[in-house]
Amino acid sequence: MSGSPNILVIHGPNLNLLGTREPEIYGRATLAEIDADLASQAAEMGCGIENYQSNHEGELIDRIQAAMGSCDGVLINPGGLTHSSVSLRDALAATGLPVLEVHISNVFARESFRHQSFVSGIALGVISGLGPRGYAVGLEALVAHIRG
Ligand code: CA2
Repeated sequence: MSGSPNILVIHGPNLNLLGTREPEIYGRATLAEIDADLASQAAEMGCGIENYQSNHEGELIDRIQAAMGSCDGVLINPGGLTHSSVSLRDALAATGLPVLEVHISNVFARESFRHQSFVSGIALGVISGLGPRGYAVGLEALVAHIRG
């Protein structure tokens, strides 16, 4: 790591649709714009960043497992899997890496089934409801934690 942490950014199912549907909930920024902003921020902060989106639970788990040994932290919006996936939680926990959970919308102001997260219990922290800015806040906090 040596002061230049490598961060894995994971976007879960349906987040590839950002900026194209439901702007009143998820805003108008596209996933490509969010990833580009994170890449600029990471460069300014002197860290490496890798982004991955999949609509498939198993692919997400494979990518998280592959981060072991090559990444220093995970910034993740698990999408709907937040509320359903023990396996995703187990994969994140197995890495032993610090995990920062991000949600664009305020999940606590929405349906009750969104109030439970399988990820939060193993996360360093959770950001919910700040829109796309939540990713920037999350990256900042995650890197500060890693750098101690
Ligand atoms: O607020 C968030 O970031 C969520 O993680 C988004 C998930 C939802 O299931 C969580 O409860 C909260 C849904 C991602 C779907 O993203 C879309 C984006 C644009 C249009 C349609 C879906």
